[in-house]
Amino acid sequence: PQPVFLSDYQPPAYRVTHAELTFDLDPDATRVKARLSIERHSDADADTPLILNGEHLKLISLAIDEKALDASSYQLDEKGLHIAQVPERFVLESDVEIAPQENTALEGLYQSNGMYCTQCEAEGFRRITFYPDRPDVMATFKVTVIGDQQREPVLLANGNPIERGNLEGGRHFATWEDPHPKPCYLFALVAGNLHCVEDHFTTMSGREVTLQIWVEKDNVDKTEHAMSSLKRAMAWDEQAYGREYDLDLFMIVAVNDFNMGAMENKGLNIFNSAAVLTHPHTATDAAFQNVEGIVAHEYFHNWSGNRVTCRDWFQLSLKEGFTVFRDQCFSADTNSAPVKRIQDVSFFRTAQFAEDAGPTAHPIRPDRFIEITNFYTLTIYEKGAEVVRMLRNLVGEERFRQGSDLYFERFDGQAVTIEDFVGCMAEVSGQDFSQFMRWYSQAGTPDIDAHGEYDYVHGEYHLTLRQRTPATPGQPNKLPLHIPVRMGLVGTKSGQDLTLTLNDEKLGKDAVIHLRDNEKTFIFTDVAEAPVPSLLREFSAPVKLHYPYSREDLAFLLTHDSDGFNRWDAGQRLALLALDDLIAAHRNGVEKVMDNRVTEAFKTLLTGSMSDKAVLAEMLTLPSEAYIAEQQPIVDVDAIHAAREFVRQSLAVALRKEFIAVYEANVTEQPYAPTPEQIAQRSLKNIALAYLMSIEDEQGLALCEAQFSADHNMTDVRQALTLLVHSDRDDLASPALKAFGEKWAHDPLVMDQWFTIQVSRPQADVLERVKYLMQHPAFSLKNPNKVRALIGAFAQNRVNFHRLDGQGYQLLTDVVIELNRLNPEIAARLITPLTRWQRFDETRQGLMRSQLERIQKEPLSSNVYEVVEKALA
Ligand code: BAL
Ligand code: ZN
Repeated sequence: PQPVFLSDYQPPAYRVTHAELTFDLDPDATRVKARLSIERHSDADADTPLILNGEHLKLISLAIDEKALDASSYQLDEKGLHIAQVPERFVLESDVEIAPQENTALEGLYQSNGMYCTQCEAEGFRRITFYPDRPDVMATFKVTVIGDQQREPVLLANGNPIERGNLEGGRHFATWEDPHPKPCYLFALVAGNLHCVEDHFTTMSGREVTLQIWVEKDNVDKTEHAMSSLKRAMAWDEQAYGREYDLDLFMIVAVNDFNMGAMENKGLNIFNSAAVLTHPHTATDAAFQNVEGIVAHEYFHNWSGNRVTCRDWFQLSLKEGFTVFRDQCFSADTNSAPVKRIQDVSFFRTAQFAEDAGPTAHPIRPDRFIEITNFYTLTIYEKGAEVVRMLRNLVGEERFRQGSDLYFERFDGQAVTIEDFVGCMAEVSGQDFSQFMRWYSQAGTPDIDAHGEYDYVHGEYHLTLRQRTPATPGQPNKLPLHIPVRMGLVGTKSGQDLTLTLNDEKLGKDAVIHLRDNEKTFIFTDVAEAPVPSLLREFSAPVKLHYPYSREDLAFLLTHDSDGFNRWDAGQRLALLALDDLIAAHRNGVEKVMDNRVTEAFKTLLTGSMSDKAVLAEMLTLPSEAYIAEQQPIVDVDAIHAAREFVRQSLAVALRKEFIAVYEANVTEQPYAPTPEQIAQRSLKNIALAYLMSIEDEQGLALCEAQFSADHNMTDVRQALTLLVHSDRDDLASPALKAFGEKWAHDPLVMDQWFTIQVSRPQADVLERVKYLMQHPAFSLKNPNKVRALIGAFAQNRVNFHRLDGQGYQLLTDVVIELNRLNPEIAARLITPLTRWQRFDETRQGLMRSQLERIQKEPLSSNVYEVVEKALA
């Protein structure tokens, strides 16, 4: 397979102004008739051929302006159609046949649980009909869907319904019209036996919008939270961005088999059922929050993505980075803002930093790809959002709103580039973002080495910042980035933020300094007492900050920093220093000794007056094994696991009384609600329970069993079941697992949790359990959620996946090889843990590489080919 290059971009020679499609549905032989009104671009020569994408399509007939084309007038291959001569303006009619039932790739039109649905982003529409499948071709669509009255009573497409009626032979049809020109990746169709929950929203200009969530009958009681999230998101986008919804109808459909989380098709969002269905008994707090965020994210795309879309797929972060930033702000406003930031950054620093450090590292705007589905990544999404956040902070909230207003107004109905977005911010703020644009083109995570010195004689604090971005594949040399560092100086005597004076300018007690060069020293004057610097507050830039903090400095910041995020981060750094010692002790076979400063810090947290329970729960959470691994030059999975367990158990032994008190103080009998207050209470209670269960004492076990049996809500039940299953008390875990599995055998989303809980346990029998569970009737390799819940979760189980006999790698590879045929997009994603082989010891490197080489010998999809080729380069 050959890569596509950003530098080769050419505007389309032909545009489609209007598309009329008719689908006559059949599992094996759906007929798709298309009537496309096409115009040649005025710049294009008259002999420019018309090139249409089309894959897995059986061509039945083709006509231009009602004249049938014979096979000599076009070329057809497995990528599409090439018609050498076409008029300047014409109607192209095509008739093709496709087989939705055979479509296990879940791109284009496919069947899930007997219902028909589509996924066209990024390049799935070419599996539906011949079309210029690129985002800069925008057309209005009229779509007629014909289905069976019994099997498919519901027939949906984008836009507004304009006609429906019965046909012969028990068939019926519905016609939909979408007045907004859109790229074909936003096309959607759904047909099946679905039930609808309906509500309404009145927009800021007083228009009534009907809101519908379509689900299978059994799930009608699981839509309330998605619906209320949708209404909150619609109101938020009006207030925060002045964006109003633009159709009379907004639909969400829940689908079981779905590659992504959800898809923002115009007026007809299609969701992975996991991203829409919730019920207190089936979904955890995390799932409720996830649903809220994804519903909002897809809704926000109506402007940042649909009304203003991407010129080409290299600009993917234009819509995704911006929309993730928008959904992050929405969730922060709706829930606990500090916790949202802590959780987002915690995930980002673990997963995106790892991506940036691996062989698939790429810039936020890549300059080449073989398979665009491989670029729906943490870099494009989350790092893209961090860059938009930096822009917002650089121009300020008011100017950012002016810039986004300008962007939406100027480019409404157009397919544009990242420059267009940043250009609006530059225009309203008068700032120069030319250096800042390197964030979009340069891959890798910058390291910032910081060094500070207090000059007692002159009352000055000298802070030196040095930046260096490591080489990444294809980018050996990096240029300095513009890095905004939000900071304070916390006086060691007063415990207060000191006023920052830089170059005679008083900046206040919390300020942003700008690192634009490779190195710069900032001299703060009038510094009355020795400070500890609090750097990169709120994670003001997506960088790794290194400062030689002593443990005393960190304990001080943990209690005195005015920035909540950095208080949390100081706790994480303190724990990491202790973990470093313990990892070394484990490797050297030396007795492990707990760092008292960590125990004291935890004691202060547990017994102190901290009123924000949500933040407290985060502060009591140790860095994950994956994050600890990111800090190590060579990952030693066993030492990391042993060290972290040692800290957990030491804390539990030393602070048992305090954990029990916190547990008991946070038990509530109130009916479940996904409110920030209740979620915070449950988090705190369940963290305390996890510590208690790490030593498996009688009281911890009793609380855990009682919590499981009380069956109050899924958050509590799942935590109790997880702790039992991850303990060594199989006598208690097995009956609980069995009861849970039987009770929820009918509910695929709960069974996903049942799989994940079992395959993430640390005990050595997990590999056998994975193999056993792959034969379970509730498992299917064709369902992406199941693959993620069982195989994906196993690959995150660090001690078991990285077994020294290589069987963990082998199992993953077997699955990848099979999925490469069924669903290349999911297969390619599943390889990720193997691509990180450079991070491990030589033995594991060899084992992982040999499995990658095994994959490479197969006949590969372009998706898997691209990932494996990069991994072995
Ligand atoms: N556009 C693909 C799914 C999402 O990011 O919303
Ligand atoms: Zn998105």
